[in-house]
Amino acid sequence: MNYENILIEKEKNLAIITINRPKSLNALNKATIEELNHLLITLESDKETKAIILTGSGEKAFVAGADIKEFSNFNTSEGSQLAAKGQELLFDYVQNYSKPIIAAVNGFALGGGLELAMAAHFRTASSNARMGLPEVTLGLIPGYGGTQRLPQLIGKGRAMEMIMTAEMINADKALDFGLVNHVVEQSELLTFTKQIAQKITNNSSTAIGKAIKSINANYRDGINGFHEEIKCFGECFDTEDFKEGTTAFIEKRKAEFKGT
Ligand code: CO8
Repeated sequence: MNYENILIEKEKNLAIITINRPKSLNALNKATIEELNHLLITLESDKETKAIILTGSGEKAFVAGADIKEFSNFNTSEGSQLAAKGQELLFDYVQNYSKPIIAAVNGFALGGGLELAMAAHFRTASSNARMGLPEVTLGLIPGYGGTQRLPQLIGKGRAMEMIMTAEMINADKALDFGLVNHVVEQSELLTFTKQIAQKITNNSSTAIGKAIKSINANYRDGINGFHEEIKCFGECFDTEDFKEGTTAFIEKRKAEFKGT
């Protein structure tokens, strides 16, 4: 597939994906969602790639939302289909991805943009970042998982207020709310995020995949997260990484994980 809306860069075991529609503040149109889906599928089976950073091009925006110009004429059925397809191809896929995905929020993360950042496993932000779910100003509600993930991350009352007022919060407030884990100057954001990602890639990728699955289980209907944790925990004992990790501990040396 030829990517027209995203850029990919690889550095050691990291893949950095940049959403690249700066003229539209990186708004997510259908084509961008499809490209991201395609690239993520490719990277999931790429043995070299151990972690992914997702960011936006330019200094102004991570992603300023779904592309309003694309759906402004839609009816109920078209709107629902767009939301369902987007959730399946991108937002749920990112949340349940077997390798860590970190969103480096480098500016506006609004509507679908904040929803994408929230689907990622965790978030870092630049000090100029502004986040919000302004859909009600368009006569909409969040359609890419925002009504579910925002209360999960910051609590129901704060999410209600953010969604109902449509107001943006700045990076410091997002940090205070637990919506992002770290805030740094914009010029340092990628380097800082890569440092965290590199720490992660030193650990067992099989164990990390299972930890993601287990943590996410609590957020899925009909799944008992504690049972899922026990299952995933037990499965770790069958992996080479587990043998290597425990052996290295006992032998007082650094583990060399193979991700198997
Ligand atoms: N969609 C399409 N184009 C956009 C978007 C967007 N979300 N955001 C910005 N742009 C475009 C502008 O139209 C403008 O283009 P042009 O130069 O051709 O007029 C260009 O980007 C630059 O934007 P501004 O001139 O507006 O820049 P400002 O610095 O003045 O303002 C803002 C920056 C505050 C970020 C402003 O652009 C803005 O408010 N953008 C819209 C934010 C928004 O409402 N986002 C939510 C969209 S709805 C959504 O995400 C729903 C998700 C669920 C969908 C489920 C499927 C239907």
